[in-house]
Amino acid sequence: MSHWGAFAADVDASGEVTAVRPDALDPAPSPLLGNFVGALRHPLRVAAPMVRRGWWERGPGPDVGRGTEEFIAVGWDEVLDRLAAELLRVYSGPGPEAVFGGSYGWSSPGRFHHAQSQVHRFLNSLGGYVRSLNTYSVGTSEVVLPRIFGRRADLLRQLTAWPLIAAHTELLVCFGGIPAKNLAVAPGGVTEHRSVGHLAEMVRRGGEVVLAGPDRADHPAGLPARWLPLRPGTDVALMLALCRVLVAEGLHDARFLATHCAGADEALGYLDGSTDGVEKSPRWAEGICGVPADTIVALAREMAARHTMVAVSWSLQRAEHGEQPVWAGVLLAALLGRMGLPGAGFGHGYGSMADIGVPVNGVGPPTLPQLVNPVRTAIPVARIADMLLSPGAPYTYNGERRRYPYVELVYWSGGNPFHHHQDLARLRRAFRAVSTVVVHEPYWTATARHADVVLPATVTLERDDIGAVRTDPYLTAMHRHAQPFAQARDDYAIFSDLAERLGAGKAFTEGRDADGWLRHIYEQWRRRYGAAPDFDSFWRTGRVALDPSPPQAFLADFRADPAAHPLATPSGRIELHSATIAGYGLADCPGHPAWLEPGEWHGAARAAAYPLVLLANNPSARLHSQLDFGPHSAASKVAGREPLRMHPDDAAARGLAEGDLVRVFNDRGACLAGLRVSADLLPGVVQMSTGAWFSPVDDPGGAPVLCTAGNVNVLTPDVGSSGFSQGCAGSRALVEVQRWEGDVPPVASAGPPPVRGG
Ligand code: PGD
Repeated sequence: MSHWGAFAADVDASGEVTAVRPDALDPAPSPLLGNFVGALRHPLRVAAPMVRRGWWERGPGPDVGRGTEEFIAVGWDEVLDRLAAELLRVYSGPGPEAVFGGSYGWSSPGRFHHAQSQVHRFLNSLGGYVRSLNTYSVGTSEVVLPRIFGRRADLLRQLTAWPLIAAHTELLVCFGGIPAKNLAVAPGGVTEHRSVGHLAEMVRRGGEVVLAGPDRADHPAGLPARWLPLRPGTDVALMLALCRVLVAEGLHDARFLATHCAGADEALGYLDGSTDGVEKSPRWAEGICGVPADTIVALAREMAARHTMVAVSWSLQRAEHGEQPVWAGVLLAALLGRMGLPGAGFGHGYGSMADIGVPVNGVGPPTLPQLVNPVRTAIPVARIADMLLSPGAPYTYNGERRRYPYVELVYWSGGNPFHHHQDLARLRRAFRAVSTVVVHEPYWTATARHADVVLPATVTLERDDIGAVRTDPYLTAMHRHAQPFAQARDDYAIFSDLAERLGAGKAFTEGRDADGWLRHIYEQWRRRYGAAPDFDSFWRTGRVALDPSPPQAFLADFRADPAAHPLATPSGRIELHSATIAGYGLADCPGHPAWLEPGEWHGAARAAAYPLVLLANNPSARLHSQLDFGPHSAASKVAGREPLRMHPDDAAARGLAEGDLVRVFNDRGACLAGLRVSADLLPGVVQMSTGAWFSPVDDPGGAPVLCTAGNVNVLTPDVGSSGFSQGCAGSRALVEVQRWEGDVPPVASAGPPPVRGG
């Protein structure tokens, strides 16, 4: 199992993958599977435990050598002894509040060898750690949605299921589109890729799709969609104007507002301008989002007349004021009044992952228990650089006033912050400010290169595991295919040995080896699930088919009887205005959906210097940064760098042509890219995917850093989505693009860093 599909692999005598065959059950396998070929014995594997020379020779402490200094290969016993001593120093001195173990990242699938569960269990066995809250994927919605709909278990997973869209939806209005690339992946895996098939079925039945967004490619190729070109970051203006037309023309469902919603007066007062003097009219919106006023009026009427689903992509909330497009989408769907009916209402993330809109299994998958974390301190996940650079500083989050802890030791296993975080020059400064950085990694990622201690981890094909996801209708036996590469060890084995040295061996392992744990967590699950074969039969047959839950419409019970099934909000209803949020008094997140210009846009000088809006979104040729060196990802590169897509008019204005090597830059950083000219983008908009491996050098143009591989996160802003949610705001940035002149610097991240010894 992989995050991008189930497969079988051919492995040759050297232990290398030579071919990959998608699982026969998968109706639409992902080409990302091709990235596995050559990945097991690749020169970028970490072959032995490595330590940064400065840390090994001078001991822990802030160090500008982190990320540039050479590594020394050392033996397992030596490194684990030194690391155990450092953990002991921190735990017995400043204590567990000085250990950051959030360790965000997708790592690999498999329920037992799940790297994040492993590191959390290990740190808990020592006394706990500072956690991180929410995700980079959907961190803003995770905070604001419970205030709108109340806290129901796993709110983001209870969307109206795809089969109901296929069967009932007449008009699917997608803000941010339904990009097929995202539908290839799901954390933990996906056996059957079915989302695009459901969408195709809806279209065959006569349903129509409207794609509102700046990039026409955000829709599965070959399926029809009406494109409503929209300036990036202005969806809220369009949504509010659609709402205004519905109300002004009496097309809204006043009864649904009265029986199922709270705060309609405040929201409607904002729409007609009675609260701020600005009517959110189609003409007003046209000036902001670029969609003609008469198109907005016609679309509002059509949405009222047809069985309409308002779909908002996750990328819209991965931005400054990211709460607003989500909340405005809810307001629009509430005015249409069909929430809770099959195939209509509000949806969030249909194009964001393969497991969204898939019914959740009644019984959760097997898991590795993480023990108890006695440390209460936690930070919003995307605020890591703020925490490391400003210990003790105050900040707001979810209505609370908090302070950042004083962290000395950072422990990461299964994630790549030098891929997923924003403003990487700033993150570099942050990583250099702490005493010790420990990373478990199979590969020489940028995060490994910025560590003091790098411990080589195995990958899924080198170990036995169980593939299982809440939404997948199968439990999969993940059989080992190859011996571990060089000195790589399982995260579990590394943590077991460290725990043993620190007197926590028994607490961490409970006396089981990895095989013992697989059997244990499977049998625990079997007890909860009921009718499933014993472990040995499961392991032999390779798969257990589960009984999936029937597809459901989001809020169906609440629609039918709001008194019997109230939402866990202060009003028991959908909150179109939240007095609680209004009470926080935050200028960047008022009490109802509102149009707020992103800070990135402010200032004429900045806009003149960086006139292009960059969409920095998830890639189509790999998952995040994983296996960027794989054949499928490598084939997507242009001029050996990550591609940058640009409208022909913008290319012509800069004298650029297809295939040119270009420098993309702003005041945070610069990166090289290979130019692709595309009329699918709105003029003034460029697009570049995340995930190229950070390869920093000095920038001759004077930016704080130049990434020669094309890591787009050198350009994105490291600010919270708002003082309310503090989510990742990395999906957009202002930039300029110019032809690269002079010598072409190499991509150092394509090979391992300098290592002495070993
Ligand atoms: P991955 O590349 O998946 O990225 O960020 P995330 O950190 O999850 O990193 C996982 C790492 O785990 C890889 O380096 C892999 O080699 C390692 N690994 C795999 N298996 C194992 C294992 O068994 N053990 C150990 N120790 N390591 C392992 C993803 C994040 O990026 C996400 S989810 C989103 S949605 C965000 N999206 C955007 C965006 O849209 N725009 C911008 N600008 N930035 C983003 N960043 C976020």
